[in-house]
Order: sequence, then C-alpha cells, then structure tokens
Amino acid sequence: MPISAATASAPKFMTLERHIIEEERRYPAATGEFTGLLHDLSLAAKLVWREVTKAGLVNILGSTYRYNVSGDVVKKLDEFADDTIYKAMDHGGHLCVMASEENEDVLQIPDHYPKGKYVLLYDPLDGSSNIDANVTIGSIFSIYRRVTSKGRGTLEDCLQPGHKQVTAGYVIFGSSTMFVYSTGFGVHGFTLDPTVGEFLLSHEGIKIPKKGKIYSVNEGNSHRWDDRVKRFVDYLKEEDKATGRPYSSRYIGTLVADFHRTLLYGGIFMYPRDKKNPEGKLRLMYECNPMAFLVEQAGGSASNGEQRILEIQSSSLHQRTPLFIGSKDDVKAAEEFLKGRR
Ligand code: FBP
Repeated sequence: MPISAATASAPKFMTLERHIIEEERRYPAATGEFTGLLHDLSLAAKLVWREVTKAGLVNILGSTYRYNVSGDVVKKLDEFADDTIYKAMDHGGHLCVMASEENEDVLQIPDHYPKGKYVLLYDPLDGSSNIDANVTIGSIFSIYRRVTSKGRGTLEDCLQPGHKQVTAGYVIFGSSTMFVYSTGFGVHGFTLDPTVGEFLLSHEGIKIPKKGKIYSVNEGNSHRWDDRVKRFVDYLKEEDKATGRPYSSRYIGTLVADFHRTLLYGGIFMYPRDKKNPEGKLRLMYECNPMAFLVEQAGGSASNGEQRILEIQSSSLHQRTPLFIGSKDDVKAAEEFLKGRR
C-alpha cells in the first residue's frame, strides 16, 4: 500500500537518541563519546521527570532546611535532581569533571570510573521558588571540551567562556516535558511521549523572531533598578503602534520557562542588576551561558547590557551576571538604553 501524502509530509519520526547520533556524524573524527554523554543526560532527564510528575503525591515537596552555596533554601526535589544527574553522569567515562549550581566546589568523577574529554555544568532544578506551587520548572546543562590534558578535571576546565561550549540545553517540566538542545547546528526541541518513554522531535530548527511583543522581568524589583533600566522598561510600555508598543508583560519566575516562551514567541527576558543584586541574580555558568548559546543558535542575542554573555571570561563557578536575552532587535534596544545612547 503506497505511503499516503499525509504520512509523507508529516514531521519526521525522530527520537532524541537518533538525532544525537546524526549530530555526531557531523564530526568525522567522532568516537561516540559525545553520543554516550547526551544519552546519559536524557536518561537523567527522564528520571527527574518521573519524580517531578509525582512530586505532589510523594513526600518530595518542601524544604530540606539546608542552604546551598548561594544561600538559597535547598528543596527536596533540588537535592533529588542534583543527585540523580550526578549519578547518571559519573560512570560513563565521558566526563573529566562536573559542577552543579547546588555545590560549592567542582564535582570530581569517582576514582574507580574512567575520565573522559568533556566537562558538564548543570543547574539541577531551575525555578525552585515555583516547585511547591506546581508551576513549570526545569534543568539546565552546559558542556565543554576539557582544557587540561588527562586524568581528573579541574576548576580550569569549568571556567571557560560561554563561546567555548560544544553543547547546551535544558529540560522543561511543564504541561509537557521537553528536551531542548543545540550542538552548534541549530536549536531542536523534543517532547517526551510518556507512553513510550522517548523524547520525539517536535520542534526542529527553532528560530526566534527578530523582534517581539513581550517583555519579561520581575517588576517587583523596579524600585532597586538604575534609571537606564527603568527608562527601557517604560519605553516598552509606551503606546506606539509603529514600533509595536506597548509590549505585553509575562513573568513566570522560572528562567527555563520564561526563556522557552521567549525563544518561541520572541521578545526579551531580563534580570538586570539592582541594589540588592549588584551583579544580577542569575548564574553565568549554569544559567546564562547555556541560554545565550541557544538563543544565538536560534538567531537571537544575549547581553549583560554592555557585552555579549558568551564573551564573558568567568572567574568563579558561581558568579552572577545581569541578563538581557531574546530577539536581536529587542536586546539591541536594551543595550542602547543601558549604554545611555537612548
Ligand atoms: P534557581 O531556582 O535555580 O535558584 O534559579 C533562579 C531563578 O529561580 C530563575 O529560574 C528565575 O528566573 C529567577 O530566579 C526568579 O527570580 P525572582 O524570584 O527574584 O524573580
């Protein structure tokens, strides 16, 4: 029976596993290590997903009454996600070192496991303030090649500028669960089909609109912003049909969720510096670098208001940075206001 036209034109049936293998084929010298690494990461994503979906039923909500390196209360689900990702990634022989937003120092690969050529930095559970309210949360990852030669990896392997990333992505635990990543050849989204336990290609080659209609920022902090930030946000709220203003406001309070919407619909997400967070709130290595890598791969921009996020040379694992990310024209406008040119 001939293949129907509908079937022929339907989006190709592609699992994340197969996509990763095809991505690796771009590198003739590839050894399969990269595929193994991303395979383990997608397994970790499914293990965290299973716990997130039943969080309200089992005793995994609420606090551990412990504080992490950034002084945030550690939630049970954060801890579970942190342990699960570490344990899924420590024995494959692909990594020489890891670093997690929840841990002060780098995370070494246990002595009895082989060391590989890659470095993994991850935010195990982003949006912790939303966990108990059943609002979308996520996990974020960033992967580099090691710079040290062999054996155990070091802090130096972790503190590379964002443009050195070989892959970055996030898992979003929302109305559906998605794995969104880039290996430097576009941004692709895979939706988890729980009935087969597979991430299936649902968003191939995501492109962010050049200019948006939505701005996303916690305006509850506006009294602590400097005037240039206030003037830019006021500009977005002014009535001017010719420039598509006023923009609409959306803010979920989970970076993964606010970024995912911005990637698909366009516009700008911001977490400026303010009097309480003089360096901004979001972490350069675990949050801003991976999102900046993705947005640029989708045709957008990411800035700290003065320079491209991916060019910032990191000096500490948990350093923070202001973030202005999204559609090219909107981030450019933000920079012009921040530099006092408008
Ligand atoms: P963590 O939850 O990983 O600590 O991340 C920080 C975060 O929750 C981001 O996801 C989000 O964009 C931001 O903080 C929200 O901050 P605020 O509550 O100050 O608006």
